[in-house]
Amino acid sequence: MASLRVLLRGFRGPLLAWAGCSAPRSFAAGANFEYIVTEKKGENGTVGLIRLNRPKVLNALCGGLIMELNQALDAFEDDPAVGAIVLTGGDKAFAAGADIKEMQNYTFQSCYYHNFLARWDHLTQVKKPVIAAVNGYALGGGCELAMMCDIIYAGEKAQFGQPEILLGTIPGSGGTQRLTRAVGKSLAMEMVLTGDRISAQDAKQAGLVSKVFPVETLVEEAIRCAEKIASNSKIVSAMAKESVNAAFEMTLAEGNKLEKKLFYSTFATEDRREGMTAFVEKRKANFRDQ
Ligand code: CO8
Repeated sequence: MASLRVLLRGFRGPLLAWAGCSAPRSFAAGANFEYIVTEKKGENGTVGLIRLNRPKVLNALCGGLIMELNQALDAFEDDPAVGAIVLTGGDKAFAAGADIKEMQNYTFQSCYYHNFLARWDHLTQVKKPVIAAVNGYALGGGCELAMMCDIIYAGEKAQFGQPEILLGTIPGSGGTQRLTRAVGKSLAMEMVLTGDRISAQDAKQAGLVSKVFPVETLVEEAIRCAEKIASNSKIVSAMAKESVNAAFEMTLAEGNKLEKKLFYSTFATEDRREGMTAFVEKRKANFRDQ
């Protein structure tokens, strides 16, 4: 009986959590969201833009926001016009981490039984390239979310950190793994063990971000990059993305084997023929994603 009481108490965590961040309605693609804003950008609407939008709490990631984010990602993934996605936040914060007020009363039992965080890395399943445009704080889950993206562009005032240790916990959605692969053991260990943040410039130097821009032009630059990506063949971009990501999962020999298979596979596409033919005929390729 006592253990049943403990278990039931554990289940209250996620239920209470919705009080601070109400459960999302069910959305059709393109409908209004509560915690994010979505738009199509680029000359022909080839870029899906997702903006995290809980500015009062620095875009703290609550369960409802993650559900909406996943819905928006799926909608852009299914949209044949969209070739790449940009994920951004506000000027002050990309996201200051998972919602601490939501998590405050969670228990081990509730986290374990309800698979807390199970859907928080849905972003990594998206085939279309995703660019994170990070202004302000990218902390804890916010830093982890940025690192799940394929490319990170940072505004010059951005700050990256994994401060979970200061809350008596540790990163839970790839922070210790992706950060270590991106910046190396010493800096990752320092950030994870002290909770100290690094600047956009240091993040660039360490290899966490690929480019740094002024705050006001960051999103525009990310959209420009996404448009460039979207002008290529979607099917071939997906193969390129799969191949680069394999570098994190496989040995060099296995990764090279997969790369070769995917390279051969591009020869099964019409877009590969069109790309090479266009080069020979000295014209711009007209990819049809076939
Ligand atoms: N959760 C909930 N609310 C938050 C969070 C957060 N992570 N961050 C900020 N807020 C709220 C504050 O409570 C405050 O709300 P209110 O006005 O109601 O008091 C509001 O946002 C503004 O924040 P501050 O007043 O603190 O603003 P400052 O400019 O003084 O400070 C900081 C900005 C430094 C970013 C500070 O807010 C801070 O330290 N925030 C917490 C950062 C943090 O510890 N993040 C890690 C959270 S744990 C985590 O992310 C686990 C990851 C699990 C996996 C997720 C996978 C994607």
